[in-house]
Amino acid sequence: MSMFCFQCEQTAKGQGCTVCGVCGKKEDTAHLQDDVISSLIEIASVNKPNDETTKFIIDGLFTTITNANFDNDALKTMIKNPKYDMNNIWGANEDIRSLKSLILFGIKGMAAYAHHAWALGYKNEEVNNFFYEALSSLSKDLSADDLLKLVLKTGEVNLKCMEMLDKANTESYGNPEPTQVTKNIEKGPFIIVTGHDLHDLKMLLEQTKDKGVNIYTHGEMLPAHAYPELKKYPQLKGNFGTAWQNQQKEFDNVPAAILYTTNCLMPVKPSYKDRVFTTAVVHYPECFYIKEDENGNKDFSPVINKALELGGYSEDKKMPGINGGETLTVGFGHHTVLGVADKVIDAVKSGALKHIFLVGGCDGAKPGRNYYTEFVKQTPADALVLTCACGKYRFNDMDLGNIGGIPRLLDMGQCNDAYSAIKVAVELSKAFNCTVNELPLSIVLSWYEQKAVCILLTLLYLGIKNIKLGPSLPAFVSPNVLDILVKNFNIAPTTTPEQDLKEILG
Ligand code: FSO
Ligand code: SF4
Repeated sequence: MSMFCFQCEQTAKGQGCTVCGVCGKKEDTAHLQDDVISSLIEIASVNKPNDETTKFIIDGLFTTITNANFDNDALKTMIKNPKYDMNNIWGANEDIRSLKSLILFGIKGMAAYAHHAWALGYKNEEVNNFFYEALSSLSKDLSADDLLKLVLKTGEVNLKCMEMLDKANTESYGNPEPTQVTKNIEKGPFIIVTGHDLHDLKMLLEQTKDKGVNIYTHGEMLPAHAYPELKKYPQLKGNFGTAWQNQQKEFDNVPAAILYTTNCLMPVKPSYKDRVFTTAVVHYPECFYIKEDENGNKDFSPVINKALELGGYSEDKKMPGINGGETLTVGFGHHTVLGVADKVIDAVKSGALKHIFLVGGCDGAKPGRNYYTEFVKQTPADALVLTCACGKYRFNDMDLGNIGGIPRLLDMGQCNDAYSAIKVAVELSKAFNCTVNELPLSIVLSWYEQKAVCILLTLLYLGIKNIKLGPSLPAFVSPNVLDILVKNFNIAPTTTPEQDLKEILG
C-alpha cells in the first residue's frame, strides 16, 4: 500500500485509495497532505488559540479537502515539525478509526466555511477553539463513547460556523433574493469563476468594471447571482456549465479564463491548462496562482488579461442544463422563504402542500447519481423541493411549477446554506408546535466530500432522523458506528427513487 485515503465518496472500491486517488491525487501528494494534518495535530496540541495559528490551522485543514490542492510545493509550505504519526489513526481499531475520521473530515469541511467567513472579517471563538480541541483529540487515547460525543460536538460547532458564514455573507452582500440566471453565454471575452468564495468574486467584479469582460459563475458560485451587492454588477451575466465532475469536458478548449476559488478542481487537461487560475487554498502545478497581499487584496489582472486575450465565443452560445433548461432560479435563502412562511403554513393547513423534501448535497461522477434527478422529477405536484449545494445541477434547470405562487423548486444556495434549510425547518416546527422530525419534511442527501460530512453531523446533532444518504455510504463509517447511526437516527442508504418516495409518502 503506497498511500491511504478514504475521505470522499468516490474512494477506490468503496474502501480506500491505496495506489493513487480516484480524484487524481498522486501518492506523493497524498503523503504530503497527511503530513499537513499530522503537523496540525501537533500544533493544535501545544498551542493556545491565537489568530495566526488558528488561520494556519483553518487553511491547512481546508487545503487537504478533496479536489483542492494537488501542488506538492504548496503543500510543503504548510508542513511543520514535529509531526504526529497518522498510522496511529489509520491502523487503530476500526471503530476508533471511524469515529476519528468523522471528526477529522468534519472539521476539514467546517474549516472551509470558517475560511470564507474569515475572508469577510468574521470569526467565532467557539468555532476556532474547537479546531484545537478536535485536532488534539485525534492523538489521544479516547474511548469510543468520548469520541462519539466529539463527533456530535463537531456537528454542533459546525452549525455555529455555518450561522457565522450566513451572517458574513448576508451582512456583506445583502439577503439573497429570487433571481433568474441564464445559462446562455454572450459572445466576447469572459471569465468563469468557480468555487464558493464570494469575497474573491466581489474583488473580481470590482476589477472587471468597464473592462469589456463578462463574468459567469460555475458550480457552487451560482448563488452569487442572488446577492444584491453582487448582482448589481452588470458584467455578472450568467451561469456556465453544470456541476464540478463535468469540468474536464466543459472547460475543454473554452475561450475563457477560469478562476478556482475553492474545490472542486479536477486534474487540469493540457487543452485548457494555460487558462486556469487558482487562489486561496487551491493549487495545481503549473497553473497561475493569485496571491493575497498583506492587506488581503488580490490582483486579478492576469485572469482579466487572459480573458481579453482569448476573446470568448464569436457568437452567443447556448449551454443548457442537463435537462435542457436555459434558465435557473436562485435566491431562496431563509430570509426569502421565511418571508412567505405564512403562505407555506396556510398551504400545509389547506392541504395544497403535503410534503417538503430537502434534496441537497454534492454532485459526483457515479452513474447512480441520476437517482437525484429521478427523485425530484417524481416528487408529487403537492410537494416542495428545497435544495442546496452542487448536486442540484441534476435537476435545477427543470420547471416544477408552483404551489399557490411558491415555486416548487427552491434553491437555497451553496452547501453551507444548508443553514438556511435548517432555519426554515426549525421555524416551521415552531409554527406547527411540533419537532422537526414531526414535520412533513424528508431529507435526501447526496454526499461527496468533507463539507457534506460536517453538514451531516450538524443534522445528527440536531436530532434529525430518517435521513436518506447516497449514492453510497462513507467507507470510513465502520459497521458498529453505522449501527449506532441507524439505531439513534434511523439513517438509511438511498435505494431507488420509486421505493424511497413510496416509503416516505406512505
Ligand atoms: Fe460541491 Fe465540490 Fe459545495 Fe463540495 S463543488 S462537492 S460539498 O466542494 O462543497 O457542494
Ligand atoms: Fe481517493 Fe477521495 Fe482520497 Fe481522492 S480524496 S484519494 S478519491 S478517497
